[in-house]
Amino acid sequence: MKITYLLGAWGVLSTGALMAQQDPPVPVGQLNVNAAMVRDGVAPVLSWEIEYPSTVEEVIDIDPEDEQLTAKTRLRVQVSVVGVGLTDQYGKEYPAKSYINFSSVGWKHIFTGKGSQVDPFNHYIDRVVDEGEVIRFAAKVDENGYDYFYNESSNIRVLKNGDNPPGVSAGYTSQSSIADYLEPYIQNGKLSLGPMDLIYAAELTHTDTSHTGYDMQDAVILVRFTRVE
Ligand SMILES: [Ca+2]
Repeated sequence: MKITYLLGAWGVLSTGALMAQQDPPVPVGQLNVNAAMVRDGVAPVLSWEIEYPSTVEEVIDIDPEDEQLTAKTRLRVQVSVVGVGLTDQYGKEYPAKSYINFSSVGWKHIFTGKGSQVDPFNHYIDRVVDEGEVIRFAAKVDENGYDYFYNESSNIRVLKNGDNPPGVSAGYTSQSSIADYLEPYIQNGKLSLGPMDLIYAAELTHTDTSHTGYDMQDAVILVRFTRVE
């Protein structure tokens, strides 16, 4: 007789047809025991089948030079907006505009608006890409006189789970603290994202990295990948 224990709630969910296509955020698996009841003095045989979650680097190639992304497999791509942090010294908000580029279809608009207009639960983009798809990013302050910054610029950074939060890694003493909207994503001073998540952190107002306004938190976009068949 074989007894199967599911490890955790995600193990139960992962038996469903829908969840079977997605990567679990925590290790899931089965513990198999070869006997229903074990008598004193008898050692049962245990076997483990544990499936660990994929990490984003297994499914996405991140070019270290230009931070261009290339899909290594067929993926669902869901893009949400973590926040827009464009305010002046009086607290007045300014809008940012962001786009993502898929090599098969070109530039797609993500979001234009101020921080207070962001719906962090909305998927502004939700599409499936095939292996080999190249993904790029661009953003700007949505006001006259400001230019676009692209993923190849040092004003745009791609960050993953466990990386230093945007703005902190540079370590300037004058650096402002993490924006409110980033706090849920920080744990023990590091970015706490899903294992298949990336964020684009954008500095849109300054190019002088020593300026206090250079905080890499003007627009923060979350990209979540999920394997699809
Ligand atoms: Ca800025």
